This record gives sequence, C-alpha cells and structure tokens, in this order.
Amino acid sequence: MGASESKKAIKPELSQKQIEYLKMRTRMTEEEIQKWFHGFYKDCPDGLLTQKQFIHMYKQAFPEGDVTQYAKRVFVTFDKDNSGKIDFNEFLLAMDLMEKGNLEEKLRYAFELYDVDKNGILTRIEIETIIRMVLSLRGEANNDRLKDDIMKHLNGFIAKFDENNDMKISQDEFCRICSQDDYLREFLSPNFSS
Ligand SMILES: [Ca+2]
Ligand SMILES: [Ca+2]
Repeated sequence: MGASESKKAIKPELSQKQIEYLKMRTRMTEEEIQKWFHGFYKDCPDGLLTQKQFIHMYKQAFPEGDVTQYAKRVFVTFDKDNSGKIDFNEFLLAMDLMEKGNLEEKLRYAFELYDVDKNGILTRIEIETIIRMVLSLRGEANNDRLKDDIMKHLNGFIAKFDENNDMKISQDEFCRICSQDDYLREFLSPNFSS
C-alpha cells in the first residue's frame, strides 16, 4: 500500500490561499513568506511549535539568563487561538511584528505581553514581575541596583501620567511612557533579533 510512506514523503508547501492570506495580514513578500516557511518546517516538521521548543530557542538566544518565565509569556501572547501550539500563521504574524512593526505596534504588543491577567491595566505588581522577568532573561536576576534604577525611572514617568499615584497604567499610557524614554523602551521592548 505504502499510504503512510507517501504521506511522510510529502514536502510541506504553502497553498496559494494561505500565501494570499499571509500577504494580506503581514508586510511580507511572497519570497519572505516562503523563506520563513521553510525555516519553520525545518525546526517543526509537523507544522507546530511547542512551548518546549520555544523555550529552547530562547535559551539559545539568551544563554546567560533564566528564560523560562519570559519565553512562556511570549509563547502565550503569540498563540492567538490558545491552542497550546504556535502554527505557521501565528509564527509569521509574530515575525512580521518583530521585523517590520513600527514602535507603536511593538509597544502595544509589549503591553499585551506584560498584562498577564488581560484586564487592560498594568499594576505595580505586574510591573515588578516584568522587571524581574526581564532581569532574569538577561542573567541579572540579582542585580538589585539595576532593578532600583528601572523602578526609579518608571516611578518618575508614572508620576506624570498617574495623578493619584496608584500606578495603574493603561495601554496608551504604557506606549506614551516608553516612547518618551529610551532607557525604559530598551528595557521593556521585547527583542528577538539577538
Ligand atoms: Ca495556536
Ligand atoms: Ca493587568
């Protein structure tokens, strides 16, 4: 029969329909889509990226740090349909944002990444969690001086936007804060290119 054999031998290919869809949803050319597609299938032959693989990728990019928590957050944010796996469409939308997104888009995405309970507001606890997570990612979990420095920066900016000082930041405020402060932006913006 050989049915399963021939199934295995099929080289994955994008359908024209999927290409059109991805061209519409991203700023990628067909050539770029194909390139990402082949890279993606090399790592994920079944077309799905698992959380375990994803964490592994992060470990390679940040060998010094403890990436697990951060990578898990990124994974959940990319996994738009909450299937527990990242398919190629989800992957490409993420790459489009990272490679071609403007600052505003990236900051909006960063906000989603950090707004763990998805209520549209970053609280002080969430912010402290973020800072700890990013420090761990960089292998500086115990760098209290850096943490204090960032909190000081952030507090200074919050004071401008947050009149009653309860330190609840909306998405708009977050974008405004980060776009006005290079130091915070660099710290808080997720960066995949390294
Ligand atoms: Ca998914
Ligand atoms: Ca929240």
